[in-house]
Amino acid sequence: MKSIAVCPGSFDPVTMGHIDIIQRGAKVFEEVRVVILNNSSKKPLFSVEERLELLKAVTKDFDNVIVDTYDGLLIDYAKKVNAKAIIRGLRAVSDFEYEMQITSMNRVLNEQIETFFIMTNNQYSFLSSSIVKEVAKYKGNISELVPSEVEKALELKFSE
Ligand code: COD
Repeated sequence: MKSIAVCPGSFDPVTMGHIDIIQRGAKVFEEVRVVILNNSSKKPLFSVEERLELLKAVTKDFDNVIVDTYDGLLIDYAKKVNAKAIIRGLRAVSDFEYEMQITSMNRVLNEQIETFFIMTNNQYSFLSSSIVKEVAKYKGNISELVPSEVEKALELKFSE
C-alpha cells in the first residue's frame, strides 16, 4: 500500500516556508496531499478557490504532490484518502503549544494516524502567511518569500 501523508493548512497564501515543508515531505512519503482546510481562528484574504489555484501552480512540478480542499475535520480527510500520516511544520517554540493541542485532539479522534513534524529551514524560520500579507499590503519586497505567482496575486489583491 502506498505511503500517503496529508499536509494540511490555511495556505493564505502559500509561502516558501510551506513549499519547503511540502518538498521535504514528498521525499519521505510516496504521496503527499496538500489540503486547504478552514482554520476557524483565521479570516482568510484569499478565497479557497484562489488558494487552490495558487497551490496548484506552485506545486505543478512535484510528481507525487496532490492539492485538494476539504470542508470538515482534518482527520476525516486523512481517513478519506487513506493517509497514515499528517505533516506539520515547526518554526519556533511559539508554534509548539498550538501544534501539541491539535495533534493531541487529532489523536483522540483517530489514533491510527500519526503526526510528523518537519523543522523549518533556518532561512524561513520567521516566515508566515500573515507576515507576507502585511509586507505586501504596504508594498514591501516579498520576492524572496513567495513564488512569483503569489507575489502577483498579492499585488492584485491589494490594488483592488
Ligand atoms: N517554515 C516551516 N513550516 C511552516 C512555515 C515556515 N516558514 N510557515 C508555515 N509552516 C507550516 C505551519 O507550521 C503548518 O504546519 C503548515 O505550514 C500550514 O500553516 P498554515 O498557517 O497555512 O495553516 P494553519 O496552521 O492555519 O492550519 C490549521 C488547520 C487548517 C490545519 C487546522 O485549523 C485544521 O485542521 N482545520 C480543520 C478542522 C480540524 O480538523 N481542526 C483540528 C481539530 S482540533
